[in-house]
Amino acid sequence: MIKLLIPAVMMLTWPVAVALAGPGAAGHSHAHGHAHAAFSAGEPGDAGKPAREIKVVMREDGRKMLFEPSSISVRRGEQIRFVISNDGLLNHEFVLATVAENRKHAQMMKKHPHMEHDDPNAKQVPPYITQEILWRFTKSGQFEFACLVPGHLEAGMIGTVVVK
Ligand SMILES: [Cu+2]
Repeated sequence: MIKLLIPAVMMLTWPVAVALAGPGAAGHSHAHGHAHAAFSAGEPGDAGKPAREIKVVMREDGRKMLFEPSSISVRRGEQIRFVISNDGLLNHEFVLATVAENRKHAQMMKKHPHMEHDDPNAKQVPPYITQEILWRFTKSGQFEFACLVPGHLEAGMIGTVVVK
């Protein structure tokens, strides 16, 4: 029995090591190296709990690009269902984080412009598409939703969330 057990354990461990090192590990759509283990603006929501719905529209206006509304007020602990519609002609993103994290992330996006977001706090929204983010604001302070497609933040795609 013991003789059989040891090789069985070894056989279990080594395919795992191969899978981690193999090409499959690079296939993730968001593989640019920063961890999302902790979220700076609160935490992913719970679909089983009530949420206040806030509609956010993304659009372009001449040289400007914007979110409407661009300022949102939330109570600490409140759960929000963001219903995000892209009424523009370009791809946009909604990335919910602290101002500092979004600036850092925007710099990274300039090096990796084709990165697409699909995280609990970040969605890519193609034209005429609506996406949702369910979020619980667990910390008070000022947070931000921004479009990190290179150039869009500078064109005005920033919104503020104040959590009291
Ligand atoms: Cu955009």
